[in-house]
Amino acid sequence: QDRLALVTGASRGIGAAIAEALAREGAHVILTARSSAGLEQVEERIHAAGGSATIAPLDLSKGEDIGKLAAAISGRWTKLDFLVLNAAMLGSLSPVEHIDPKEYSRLINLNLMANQALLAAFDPMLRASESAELVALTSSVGAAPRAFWGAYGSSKAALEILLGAYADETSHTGKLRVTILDPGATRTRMRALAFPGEEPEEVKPPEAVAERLLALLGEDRPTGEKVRVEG
Ligand code: NJP
Repeated sequence: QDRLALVTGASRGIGAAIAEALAREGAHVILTARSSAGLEQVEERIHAAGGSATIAPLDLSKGEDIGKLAAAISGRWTKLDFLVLNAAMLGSLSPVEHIDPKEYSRLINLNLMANQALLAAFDPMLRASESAELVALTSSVGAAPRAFWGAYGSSKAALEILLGAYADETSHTGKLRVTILDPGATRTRMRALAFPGEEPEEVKPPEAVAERLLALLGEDRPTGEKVRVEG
């Protein structure tokens, strides 16, 4: 097992599907999210399919937990080949003047700052890989403003800029590729929260995003590229 992956928000939805897809490709996948029960289910599915995974229950909004996770992983492995920054929260959809400051602070903390903390913690292990892939999940509302999506959208817009800067800073290594992935409408708990009236069958399943990502990882593409999954 020589390829190591860390997927955040792997207890359900897009993160779980990406984790399962990377495991099918032969990577050992470390699954993180808060829910141990959710992580265990994904781990069981990976093992049942012949793959390899470890769970690491963690609240990403707690910075000290990220440090502990990095210490545990770097104590056992020397390099990280895939880092998938997927965990995020939606928060309330509300007019800008009614954004709740406490919720906005939690949202920026998780959707933006926790990802910077993960990058800082795992940068040495990513650079130790001969070909590392860093994937961050963004959203169309992070690229173009949309009424009532200001809080979530601004967290994703800032994440794109942050990851773009990291792509520029690491491009000279030729060994670390950043992909900013806009999954488009996908059948998950977050999507159901945002569009409660929608029939789930109207949108694609998370596995479609994972399959597209696997195909992208096999392509010859520049670092820092933003890709939207259509359909
Ligand atoms: O989200 P959801 P999706 N600490 O809510 C975890 C983007 N996106 O799969 O902690 C650690 O089903 C949570 O686990 P748990 C979106 O912005 C989606 O739809 O156990 N983990 C769960 O595993 C996001 O970046 C759509 O509750 C925490 C996961 O995060 C990505 O795609 C459209 C946590 C969230 O699963 C995956 O979203 C779009 C914490 N504090 C962008 N809080 C779409 N679905 O249509 C939550 O444009 N998690």
